[in-house]
Amino acid sequence: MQVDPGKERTFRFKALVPGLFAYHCATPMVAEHIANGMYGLILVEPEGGLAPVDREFYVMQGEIYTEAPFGQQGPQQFSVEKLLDEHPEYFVFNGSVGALSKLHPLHAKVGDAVRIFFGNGGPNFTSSFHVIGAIFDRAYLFGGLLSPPLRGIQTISVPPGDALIAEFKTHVPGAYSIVDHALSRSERGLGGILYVEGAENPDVFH
Ligand SMILES: [Cu+2]
Repeated sequence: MQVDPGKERTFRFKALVPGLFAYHCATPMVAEHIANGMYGLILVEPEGGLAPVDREFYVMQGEIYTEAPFGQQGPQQFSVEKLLDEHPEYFVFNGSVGALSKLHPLHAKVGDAVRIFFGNGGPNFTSSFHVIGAIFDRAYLFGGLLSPPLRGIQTISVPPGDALIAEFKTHVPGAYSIVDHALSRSERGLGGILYVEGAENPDVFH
């Protein structure tokens, strides 16, 4: 990494390793910053890019620790005690309850090749990532693109601070639930929906 002198500080770096990587800030208390949403994903594509697909989505899991119990309205106080006890009130995709269901559900058509860039900000809980109604045709574990993907996988563990690239084809129309298969967390805000539109496919499902 090289820092240019002058008014504007410009960072340049050459990405030597392709893959999907989680980033977060490192200001103490680190876990508290992460639990306030200071994380995200960086994709470093291999030379020539990834194979083209019809739809690509960004999904990232996180935890929120509030003084008040799950479901309270209005501004909330952060609870360091619950953070240290690893007792989140909320589990969320993309930062809020309903972000990928009520607010911004995902959409695709029957027959689409779908790629999900999934990450886990944590800071504490491993996700058991799963799409109900789909099998991952290709799963790049830990977001690694230097190793071949696993084929035909249903649920994949993604630890905090890590990522996954999951690809599948939508064979039938419907509402596919995107979950952490530790499904109690769906009662604490976690979940998304992929709406797939198109003709029925009775060869696969009727
Ligand atoms: Cu921070």
